[in-house]
Amino acid sequence: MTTRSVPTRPAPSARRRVLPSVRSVFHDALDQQLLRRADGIADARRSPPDVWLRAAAAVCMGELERRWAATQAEDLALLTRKRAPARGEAPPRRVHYLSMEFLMGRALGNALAALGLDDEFRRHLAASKLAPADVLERERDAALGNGGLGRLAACFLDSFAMLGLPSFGYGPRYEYGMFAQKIVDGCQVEEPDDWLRGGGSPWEVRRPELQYEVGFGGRVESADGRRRWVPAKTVLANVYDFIVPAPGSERVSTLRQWRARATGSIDFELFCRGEHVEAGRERIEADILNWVLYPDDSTPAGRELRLKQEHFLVSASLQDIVQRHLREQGRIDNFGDKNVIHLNDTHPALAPVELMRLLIDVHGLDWDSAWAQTHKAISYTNHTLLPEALETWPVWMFESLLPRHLEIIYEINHLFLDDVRRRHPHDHDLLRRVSLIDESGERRVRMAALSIVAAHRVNGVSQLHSQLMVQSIFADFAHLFPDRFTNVTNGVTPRRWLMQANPGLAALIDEQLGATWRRDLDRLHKLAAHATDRRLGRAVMKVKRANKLRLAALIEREVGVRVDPDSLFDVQVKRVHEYKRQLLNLMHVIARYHAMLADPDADWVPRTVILSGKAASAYRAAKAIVRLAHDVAAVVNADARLRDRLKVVFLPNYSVSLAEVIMPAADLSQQISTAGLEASGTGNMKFALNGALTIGTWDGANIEMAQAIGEEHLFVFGLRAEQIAQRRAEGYQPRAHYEHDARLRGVIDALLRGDFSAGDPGRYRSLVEPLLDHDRYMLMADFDDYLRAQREVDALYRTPARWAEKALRNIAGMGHFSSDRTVRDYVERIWSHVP
Ligand code: 26Q
Repeated sequence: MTTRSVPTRPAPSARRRVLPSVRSVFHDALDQQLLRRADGIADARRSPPDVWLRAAAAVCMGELERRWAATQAEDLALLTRKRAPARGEAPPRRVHYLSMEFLMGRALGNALAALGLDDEFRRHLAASKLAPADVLERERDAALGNGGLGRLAACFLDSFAMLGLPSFGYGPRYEYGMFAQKIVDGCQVEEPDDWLRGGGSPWEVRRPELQYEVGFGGRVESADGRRRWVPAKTVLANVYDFIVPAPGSERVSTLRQWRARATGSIDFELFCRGEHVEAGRERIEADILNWVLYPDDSTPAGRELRLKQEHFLVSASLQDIVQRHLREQGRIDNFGDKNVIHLNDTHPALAPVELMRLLIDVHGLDWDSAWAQTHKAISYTNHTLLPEALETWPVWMFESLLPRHLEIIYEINHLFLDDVRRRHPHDHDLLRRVSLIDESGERRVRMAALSIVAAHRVNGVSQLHSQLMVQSIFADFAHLFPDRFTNVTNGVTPRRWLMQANPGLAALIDEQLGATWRRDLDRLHKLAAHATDRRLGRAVMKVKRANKLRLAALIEREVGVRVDPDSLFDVQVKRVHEYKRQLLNLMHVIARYHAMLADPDADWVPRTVILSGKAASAYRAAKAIVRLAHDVAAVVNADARLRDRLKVVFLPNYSVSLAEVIMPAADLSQQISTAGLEASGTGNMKFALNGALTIGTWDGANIEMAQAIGEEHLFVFGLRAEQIAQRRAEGYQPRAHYEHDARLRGVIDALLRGDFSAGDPGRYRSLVEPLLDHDRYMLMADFDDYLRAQREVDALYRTPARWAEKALRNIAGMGHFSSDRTVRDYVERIWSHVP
């Protein structure tokens, strides 16, 4: 086994040489762009900030494309260099990160900062009496993701650029993202997120010279001892590149997005007969592949489209990767030595199968050689332990959609099970459990089993998650392949989540430590030595207050609620899911409301509870929680007896750019999942990096954060994963908590009585009654300790100096959670291993 074969290189110092020339052309280019778009101003189709946005993006694109070409040329030289690797050094490899989701957010702020053009931009705008935010906020988010997994992929692209890793991200180009969340009468309503309207994204580079055919359906033929797939239909895959720069690095990374297009034109005969819609059927069928990203609970209806989308992404990407490899290397038998193909969860798990098909059917390798190359190339990250989230597909769907892929899966399974049988001759149940085909009901392909068998490395995303993964869902595989499993704890890019989102705090850290932390986040640890510095503490809280004012203004604008910037901003923003326990948060709010009404003159710490997040469209419980947040807000916010000391706000349509305003303004970060169920969390890291304190369970990356920061500087509560398992094994009785805890009884009774749904007392019955019955996510068991932790939060907030000290200790502990460290760990533990 060889290690360290994926190069990560610091940026050459050429930046200083290049930037002055960029600056000098910026002026002219911008003026030219503005002139070219003068029509837009004249007919007022676009307001001037939109014109500025396009002009600035166009200027950035010139430099980005230059850097892109230079990066590709460097990678080519590196990957084709003739000299033999030194002893212990393996040949370099290119990393291909395949993901159904990339939650990129906005690009202009990042590009201006990375190219060193932000000051110039500000100066230009000043002449038009505009502030940078006036323009930056006009950009629509590229929201092509569900949540954590998609945002992680975007943070990784940022770090790939920072570290100079030879790489490509590959994803679908959804025209409508997932959905835009509207709130109507307190209920979530989904609308298409038409992010490309009005001329498309200025950041895309269309690459017409690259085009592939992706097949569907049909049959498999044998000729000359070879199998050959004859698809019934094909669609074209077109390329849209998205270039990602990073400050201080001349190197850029690429997100290559695929758009499906019909191979043929319209059916002219049908058209002439007047059957216009039918004449365009093929075009529409191809186009549907581009429409939307499925939310993570998708119901069976429409799921076939998801499998088609996954195959489309995988097939187009693999053809592109293989073609590039052949162009550069002129041979196919060293594919796995030169290429990594990383699966972001099982969504692109067809990759090893499509690669086998290309290597054997198209490029003529024998099975064993093809498998050796495939196994070297593939690695896989798991992001969830929830059994219902593990992807499986009915065999019949494969038969009709991907017959050759099914054959290959059967052959992989056959060889794998033979091997298991040899090693465990009498364990028939083991064979049943690990088979790539689930035979327990309708026969289904298990995508996680396929990914594990194909990959040479499998990782979880936090220490706890990786540990539970090999003890629970993948225990059999961990026994069979003990060296295959590893951990890489998640991280977030400090460029977006601190430097861009919180320039005030970043400047303060510069003052205190110098600017070197911007390249090496570990240096933040030096802040700990200054944690008790009162002056610094006050400065941090001053920055926080300014950020809170900005968020307060946004809240008033968006939902019309006026909040007190001196109240404690208590925030939970993330996808709405029962295991994340937004309901527990609301139960605390209700308990607090009751306690305040019982003792209105006590010295309550003023609080603003802020929630945001989307519920999957078919997930009824999650949608009920969104509605409850609005119902609770309506009652609490209107109750004059509270004298504005408690407010509840739900911000609609949670997004990356909303998070960039929310995270820097939070005092308290709620990370309260049932222990053992949140694989990692990454919002937890963004909050702490911005000086919020965490109230959280002993779950996911919260644990490693607590270890890095000092457990006493977070508010940890609740049962731990092993205690949860134990309570369940003993026969958990949630009703006992209801009977013994008057506050909890008050909350549950109020919900069932309809205190928050006047005129409709049954509204929350189906949400609340299961809590008394089985309480799958153990809200009742953790309620009391959660309230205890919340009291500690209040107590600490009364002493601003002590709060500020802890905020500083939180920031100081976050160096480890940069995605630069995460990507280095991937290189070291996964992408450099050539089995
Ligand atoms: C599966 C099948 C069909 C349709 C959709 C899906 C699907 C889509 C998205 C299943 C899961 C997801 C997303 C999962 C996700 O975002 N997981 C989060 O990943 C983060 C990054 O590792 C972690 O920090 C979070 O803890 C984890 O919940």
